[in-house]
This record gives sequence, C-alpha cells and structure tokens, in this order.
Amino acid sequence: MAKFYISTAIDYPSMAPHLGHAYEKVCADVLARFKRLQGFEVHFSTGTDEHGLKIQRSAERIGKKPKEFVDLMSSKFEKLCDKLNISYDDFIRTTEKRHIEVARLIFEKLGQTGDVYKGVYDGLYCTECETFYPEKELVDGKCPVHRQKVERLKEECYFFRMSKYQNKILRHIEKNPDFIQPEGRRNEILSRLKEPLKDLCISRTDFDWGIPLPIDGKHILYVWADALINYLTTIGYPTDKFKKFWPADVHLIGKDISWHHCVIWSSLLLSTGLQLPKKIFVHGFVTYKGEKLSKSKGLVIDPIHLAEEYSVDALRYFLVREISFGQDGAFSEEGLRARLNTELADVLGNFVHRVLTFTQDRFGGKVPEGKIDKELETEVGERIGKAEKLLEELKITQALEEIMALAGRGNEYFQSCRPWAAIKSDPKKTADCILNCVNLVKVLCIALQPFMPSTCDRLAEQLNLKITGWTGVEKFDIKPGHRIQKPLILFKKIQPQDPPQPKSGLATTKELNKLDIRIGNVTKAERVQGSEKLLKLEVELANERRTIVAGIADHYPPEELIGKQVVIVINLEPVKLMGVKSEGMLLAAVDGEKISLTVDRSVKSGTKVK
Ligand code: ME8
Repeated sequence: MAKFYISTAIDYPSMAPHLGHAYEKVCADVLARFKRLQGFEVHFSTGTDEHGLKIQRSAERIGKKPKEFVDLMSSKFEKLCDKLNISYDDFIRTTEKRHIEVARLIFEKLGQTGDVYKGVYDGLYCTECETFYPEKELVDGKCPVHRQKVERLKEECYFFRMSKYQNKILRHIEKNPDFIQPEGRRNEILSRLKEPLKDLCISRTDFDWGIPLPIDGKHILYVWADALINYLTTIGYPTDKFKKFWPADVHLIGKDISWHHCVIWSSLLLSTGLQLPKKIFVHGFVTYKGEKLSKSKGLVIDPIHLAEEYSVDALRYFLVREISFGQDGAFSEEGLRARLNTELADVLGNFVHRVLTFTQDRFGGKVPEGKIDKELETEVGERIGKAEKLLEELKITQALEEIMALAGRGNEYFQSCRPWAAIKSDPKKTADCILNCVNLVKVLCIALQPFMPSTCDRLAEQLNLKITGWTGVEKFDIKPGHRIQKPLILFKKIQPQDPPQPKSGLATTKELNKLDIRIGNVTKAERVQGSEKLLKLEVELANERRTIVAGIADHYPPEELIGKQVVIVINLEPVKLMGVKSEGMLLAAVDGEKISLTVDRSVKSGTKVK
C-alpha cells in the first residue's frame, strides 16, 4: 500500500493553545483524511516541543518543575486535537524516552560525519523563538518575529558545520521547485541563502532543561535540533517503519519557522545521510484585527470555546475556507458566523435537508425509480476531478470551494425541477430529480468528509451509506429503492447575541463612570509568597503593564490564567497586599452567559470598558 507521511510543527506548550495552533492541525488533518480516503497508509504526527529555556522559564514563573509543567500543558494540546477531531496517528512529546534516544543517536551520527566541533558562541538569542540572531537581522534591536528584547549569550558550546551544506541545499531547492511551497516562501529562503551560511550552535550550558549530549553531559542539545528530530522519532527511526515512511511527504509549518525547517533541518538530514522531506508547506498566520495571534503577546483566541459555541465542523470549515492556504487570514466571530449561516446552513444544509425530507415525506424514505441525468453527473465529475487535483497540490481552500459549489448547484437543480409542484403534474420528472439530488448529496457527503468529518458521518448515516473511499466519489451510484434514514438538521444558524438590557433598578451613576475599566491580557501569574489565597498577575494593557494582586488562588490555578483576558479597574490608589503592590483591581468579566474573572475572546488589550 502506498504511504503518506504528514506532520505538523510540534507546539511549545508554554501556554494553552490558540487558534493559530488549531489552524495548522485542521489543515494537516484535511490532507491526512483525504489521503486515507484515497487508500494511502497514512502517518500523521503532531505533538509538543517541551525542552528549552522558554519552557523552563514558563514553569519557574508559576512555581512548577519543568516536567510537571509540560505534563499539564501538553495535555491541553492533546485535548485540543481530540476536540477538533484531528485524526493524528501519533502525538509526540520531546520529553518521551523514545525521542531522547533518537535525538542522542542523531547527535552521534553528526559527530561521526565530523560535523560537530567545540567553540564559543558569542551572540544574540531570542528565547521566545529559541533562535540565534545576527545583529543585522534585528529590528530596532529586537527579535524580528516577536519584537522582544534579545539576550546576549557568551558560552562554550558545540557547533554543527551547517555552512558545509549551503550549496547542497541551494541546489536542492533550485532543482525541486515543489520542495518549499508556496513559491513566495521558497524565494525568501533562496534569497536568504545568498548570504554565507554560518555554523549553528547546537548545545547550551547555562540551563539544564533538555537532552544531555552523549559526549558531554554538561551540555544539552539546542532545542531546535531536539525538536526537528521528532520527525524521525515519530516513525520509529531507525526501524522498518521509518524505512517505509521516510522521507516525509509534507511537513506543514507556519511562516515563522520556515528557515528552521528548510535550512537547519535540511542540513542536519544531509549530514546524517538521510533524504530530505518531499515538501515543506508553509502556511500563513491567523490574525485578529490585523495582528498575529501570539502567545507571547497575549493575543490568543481559544479554539475550544469557538468549537463549543459554533460546532467543531463550522470552525474547521471556516478556517480552511476563510484563510487561503499559504496566506495570512483574519479571524473574526462575525466572519465565522457568516460562513456558518450563509454557506453551511443556507446552502449545504438547506440542499441536503430539502432533498432528504422530500424523499422521506413523499417517497417513504425510498429513493424513487428514475433516470440518471448524465449531463449533471458529468458536470459533477468534472468538479470533483478538479477538487481532487487541487487536494493533491495541497490547495485545500480552492478544493473546498469547488466542492461547496456543488451544493450551490444542487440547490439550483432542485429549485429548477420544482418537485413540490411537479409531484402531481409530472411525477416522473419529480422522481428523476430526487434520484439525481440524492446522488449529489452522496457526492458531497464523501467529498466533504476530510473537511467536516463528523457532519459527513452523520450525513452518511442519514443516507444509509458507508463511506469507504474516494474512488467513485463522483458516481451517481445510489440506486432506486435505496432506503434513507430520518433526515436531521446538519447546521444550526447562530445569530449574534443581542446586547443585554440593563435590569430595572440598576442605574449607572456618575460616580461609577469615573472608574477607568480596561481589558488586559494576563502574561504572567504566580502565587504571592506566604499567602494561600493571593495571586500576582502581570497584566498587559495597550502600552503598559500592571501588577494586580487578587485573592483568587483557591479558584484559579495560575497557569490557567496565562493568556486569558481580564477586566481591571486601573485608576485606583495602589494598595500593598502581603508586601506586593497592586496597581489595580480585578473585576468580574461577562463572557456570553458566563460571569467569571476571565474571558477567552480576544479584545485588543487596553480597550476601555464603557
Ligand atoms: O514554533 N497562525 O512552536 P509554536 C497560524 N516548537 N499558525 C501559527 C500562529 C498563528 N497566529 N502562531 C503560531 C514552534 N503558529 C516550535 C516548532 S517544529 C519541529 C518546532 C504556528 O508553538 C507556528 O507557525 O511557537 C508553528 O508552525 C506552530 O504554530 C507551532 O508554533
């Protein structure tokens, strides 16, 4: 059986996952599911990147040991995958024994090639992206990705002779136009490779949360080298399974880490004598009000909350359809609602429901005798052929558009046959129409399965059909006499909530208007020493940070608060609680029906609450 190996990046579990992480997993899942339907033996990996200084510091901030911290945080990423119906075959964690063994093995191989030597690294480092930066790549002296201060490092380390592989990588990219996609990202890497490539520092000594080097236990493996090797661990390097699945067919990653994958990873593989992956597909960022969602900036949108509010499949659909694959795309709740209401409910849901209820009500749930409309079947076949080609080329947004156009076509067809009127005057025409429409519903049910698996499973049940594969998806092969089940609504429309009306008796007084109430993002949370109840929160407003002390430790573990939004009063006289100055007061926040201290939706930090 032909194989297909697709991976996502493995996420830093320094904070809870946000919509950007969900996006990458959903896109990879669409491709993995499509390939499985086509009959490929698929390995789909995702997971968490758990070593390094960033994680060690995040753990320290909330008073936990790194291992205890990553166990807790990694489970949130796994939970997200399960919630979003991500059909991963392996959720890999870099703290697992199997990975540590492979990482050490690969390091030994690099040494055997003569590509590792000892030296002193003297330069700049951004802990947020765990990356070394030459001075000239900084923007206003800050990390070009996170716009945060970089640290000066001077320490003994082991270097990897990355420079040796510059020409090989260049030639590989030039000879294989599909190696890095989309083209814009490929050009970026090609242009950066015009500059001489430096050797890479691949060990650290000033902290210990990592994999000790087999040759020198004082050093731990640089977290990026450690993380990239996960792509080998997950397929069981160096076993037969590895031999079957390597090279990877697609590494799916975001645009901030294309250099690490296209250049660092390629040179590590070349040094160890392994083949390069077939494709590295670089997707864009999910943005909100023009800004990239980011853990470090505290701009996070909780995908689990959205999935619960709008349904998992509506969220999956929105992400693939709204964000052209390979480009950046904006998230807004209005946008999500609009796609759900006007495309999923009004077009797809409406077509399916009309056809199946008509079959149920007028034909007792039995597909009527009739004639297949060959013209329609050919038209559908052409679109499906196009969608299939697009999926092969990883153009998932366009593929989804093609398939959804068939739902629109179905509505048109149903409408033009007018079966509700024709049933008396022309029962034969009505039967033909229904036979063809049921078949079109079947086509949609299979073709949309990679995008909206649970909806399509429910639809398959209604159609009394087993989805077995992609082959023949376009065929109108549901025969007259086939029985369908009772139709159910696939998508419920969701209207924006009306603003709550103030209850009588509660007036806003002039005095209350004097309070300056703002929305802020929690960037740090820790216990106040010597107190059971108090937490100290660092809250980021638009241009400033405030320390807020609140007696909520009984109800909120500090790590749950990081990345959440809170409502605070900022123009109070500062007060000292257990020796810590509180520069504001935490208020309750209203999030839909829920009243609590935090909200998951993202409003720009610093926003004034009226
Ligand atoms: O970079 N929109 O982890 P990470 C879309 N551990 N994708 C986004 C995004 C956004 N707003 N924000 C982040 C790491 N991502 C490393 C990877 S792989 C061997 C090691 C994407 O948690 C990001 O581009 O910072 C990356 O592909 C993934 O989420 C994990 O990011």
